[in-house]
Amino acid sequence: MKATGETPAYRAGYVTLIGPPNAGKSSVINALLGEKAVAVSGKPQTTRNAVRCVLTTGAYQMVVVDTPGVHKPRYALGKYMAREIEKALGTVDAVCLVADITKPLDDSVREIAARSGAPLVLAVNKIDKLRDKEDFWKYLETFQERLKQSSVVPVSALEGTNIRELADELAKYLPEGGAIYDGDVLMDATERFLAAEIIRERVFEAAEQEVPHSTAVNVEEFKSPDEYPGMERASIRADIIVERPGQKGILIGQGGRMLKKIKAESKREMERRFGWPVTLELWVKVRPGWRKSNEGIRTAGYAR
Ligand SMILES: Nc1nc2c(ncn2[C@@H]2O[C@H](COP(=O)(O)OP(=O)(O)OP(=O)(O)O)[C@@H](O)[C@H]2O)c(=O)[nH]1
Ligand SMILES: [Mg+2]
Repeated sequence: MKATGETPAYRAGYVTLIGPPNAGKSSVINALLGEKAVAVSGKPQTTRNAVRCVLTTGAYQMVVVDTPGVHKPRYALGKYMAREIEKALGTVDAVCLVADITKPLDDSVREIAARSGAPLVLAVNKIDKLRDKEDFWKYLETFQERLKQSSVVPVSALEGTNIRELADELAKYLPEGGAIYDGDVLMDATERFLAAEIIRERVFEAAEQEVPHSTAVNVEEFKSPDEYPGMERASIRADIIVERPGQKGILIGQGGRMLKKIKAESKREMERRFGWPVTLELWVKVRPGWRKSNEGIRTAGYAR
């Protein structure tokens, strides 16, 4: 037993968030970090890569890994996303299953959540949508026996409800040890990746039906004042890749209106995140059926 007054040892480790598409995994991560870090949209399958984010407090450092929503893959891109989930479950101290209280939880999600064998914390998200508190218990009853969770935390990423409680609950499973990342690191991702994600998020919000799912973003040039001290602005050139000429037309929009909006919003968000003025050049290119083949997804930036 520790002597009274002794400071508990620092803890550090990995927690992977998994769950169905659109349950709010990325929103929960942003709420945990208190910062807009990862892409969020109202469309399912927004997240395509496992992304490591870092929550550092005085007592622990938790690497929270965002993952794509669990779904049955139809194309090479979906298979890549499923592998990203598997990879993120490789070495974890705990798994956090994020469920959407308004939707029943699919068996496939439960199975994948249990596969790593790590302690499982169930975060039931979107409780702000609950009319009657009793419905929370009814929701739990629907799968109580089929999920061996260590604990349950009702949360609302939107309103920030119980987010601190969720962080502290997950932190219980971190082993003793020193910080893995410097204390000021928010994400283990390059600025080039973030720039592509910012543009893709805008496309997911702006376009409908198949268009977002057919879109990838390749950053062809990324020059920042960090690398080139003579520069006063960052210079970023990116291709928005779609699968069909009709989709290119939709993204450009009448009189180029949609592309202008995507560009203006992306530029604003990049300037906020990177801290320099940005010159952004955007091109829409067609690569027929890119997400259906391994070669296609590789050239769209999803390396195997
Ligand atoms: N009402 C409500 N909406 C939420 C909450 N959390 C997330 N959302 C919304 O749910 C939608 C999906 O959120 P995401 O965070 O992108 O969900 P995700 O699970 O990461 O989705 P994928 O990456 O596609 O698997 C967005 O429109 C969010 O604004 C919440 O607590 N309450
Ligand atoms: Mg997501």
